[in-house]
Amino acid sequence: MGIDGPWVIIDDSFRTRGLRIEMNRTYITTPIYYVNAAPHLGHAHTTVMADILKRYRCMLGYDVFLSTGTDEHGQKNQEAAAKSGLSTDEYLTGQSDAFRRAFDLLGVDYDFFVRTTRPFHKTQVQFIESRLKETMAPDGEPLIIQKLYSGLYCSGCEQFKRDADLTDDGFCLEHPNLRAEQTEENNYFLRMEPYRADLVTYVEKNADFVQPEQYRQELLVMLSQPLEDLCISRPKARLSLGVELPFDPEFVTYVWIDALVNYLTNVNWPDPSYETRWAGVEHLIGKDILKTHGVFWPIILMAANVPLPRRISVHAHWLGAGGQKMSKSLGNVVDPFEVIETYGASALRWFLARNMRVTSDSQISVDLIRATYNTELANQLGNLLQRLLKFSAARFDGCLPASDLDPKDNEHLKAIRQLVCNAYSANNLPSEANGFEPVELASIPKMAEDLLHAIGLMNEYVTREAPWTLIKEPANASRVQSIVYANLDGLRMVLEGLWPIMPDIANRGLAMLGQAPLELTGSPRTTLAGGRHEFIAGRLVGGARIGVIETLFPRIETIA
Ligand code: ME8
Repeated sequence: MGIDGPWVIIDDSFRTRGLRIEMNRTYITTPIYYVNAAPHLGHAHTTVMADILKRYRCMLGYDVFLSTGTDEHGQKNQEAAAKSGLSTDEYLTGQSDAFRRAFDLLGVDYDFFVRTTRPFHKTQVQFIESRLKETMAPDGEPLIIQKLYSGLYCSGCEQFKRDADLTDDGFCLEHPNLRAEQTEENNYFLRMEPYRADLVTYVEKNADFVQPEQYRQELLVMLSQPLEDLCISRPKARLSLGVELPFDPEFVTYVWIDALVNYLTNVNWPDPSYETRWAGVEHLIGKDILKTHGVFWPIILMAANVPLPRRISVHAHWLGAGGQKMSKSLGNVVDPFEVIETYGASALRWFLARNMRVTSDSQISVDLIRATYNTELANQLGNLLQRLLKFSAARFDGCLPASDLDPKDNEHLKAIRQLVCNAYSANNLPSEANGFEPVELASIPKMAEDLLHAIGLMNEYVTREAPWTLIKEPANASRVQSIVYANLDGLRMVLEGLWPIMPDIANRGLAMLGQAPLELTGSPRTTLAGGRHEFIAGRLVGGARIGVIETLFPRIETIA
């Protein structure tokens, strides 16, 4: 490994195969979503987490490219298009737009929104397939073979299933209302077994390849058995919505091969410009698609001689009504559009960030979202900010208090700053792994909790010191200003800290405090304007005029 400039490392390990790694340059991907139904909360979740991670890392000075999008080929999309009564193109475009609209409403700052139906993507899928067709596997035999296959197929997963993946009466474990269908077809297959040993070694050697550890262990279990050949085609007679195989026009590409390749085409692969992004790529996924990302994808990449992704970060699922996984086929989804309409995008983002768990499933419902909104956002954050600002406007001639701090209030402000810094620095240690930042998906709830804790401490402090009582004595005038200043300045730092989770609320709160908004900049918008953010006490301008005081979280009562 040799250093080549302040941020650039050339790494010759198997993982990066000579890619130039720019230590502060990364690329986050989300899964691309099937368009056979409207976007649901699970889709919103992964893409919002990706956006939070992007902003969080940008606050720490990284340059982060984020891609998301829609997966538009395959059997279930074709069936949904046929049922819709629209032309396939109209259907796909309408559905894809709904996903884009959801992510826009949620304030997601994606740098690339892919549709797998776009021409460049399709051409590059064919390019990689041609390359694979010419490849010999490590055992000296052709990588791609053609053969007759008969097996049980789940159209929900778009995968052939083994008996172990099905219930006793033949229903898919992932899609309990879909019975796997006996299917017999002549197809093309990619032989995965010759790569298994290399992949096992790779997963064993790279402890951070799959996060958290529980899923890396699951992957190793999947890799402990011989791997079946992966079917990479579908006959056109059965499925027309797909990318035609470059070496046999009777077939289209299996939707998963097509979909996975988006991660490369989004950054212009195979143009060499893809390299610096690819060297820092991290795939965010739900645990349902660990096998496709942890087994199929690395093997396709090894076979095509493309470096493996730097990291796969996995999260567990939100459970809907009845404690079951929300899914389109079960019909128990929470509608993100309705939640945004009633509570706002920030409240939904906050709920997801604060309550998600990467290793175990969690429950979500509109009642839980409302309770969190009222107790944490309206009562704690919104109320404290509004109370202090209104008090300040009423008592200090429409202005913020002076910035001279009493030693006691200064200590309190230092403690608040420390909590905000902890939320950012707890896992921002010097990286062990070739400069890849250790700010993880799994640490998002902890960040939310640290910031909420800081808000709680300020509420307690203000209640205890009671500036509204103290002000009755003229001799207390400067102490009162000091208490209010310390807590408003603390709130300013907390709002800055909250920006990755609730960018809109954070900037509206900061505006009320006379502060400039935090913004992404560049083309694409991959960095924080002004660079790495420092949390510095005392930035609030004492004595500045207070503008309009708005209610950030209007109280929402239970609708009877
Ligand atoms: O699998 N909780 O698309 P998909 C949390 N097109 N996240 C959830 C969730 C839940 N209940 N339900 C879904 C596909 N998700 C393929 C992916 S990628 C190359 C191709 C999220 O529409 C989670 O990220 O079924 C999950 O992995 C993804 O949506 C599946 O979306």
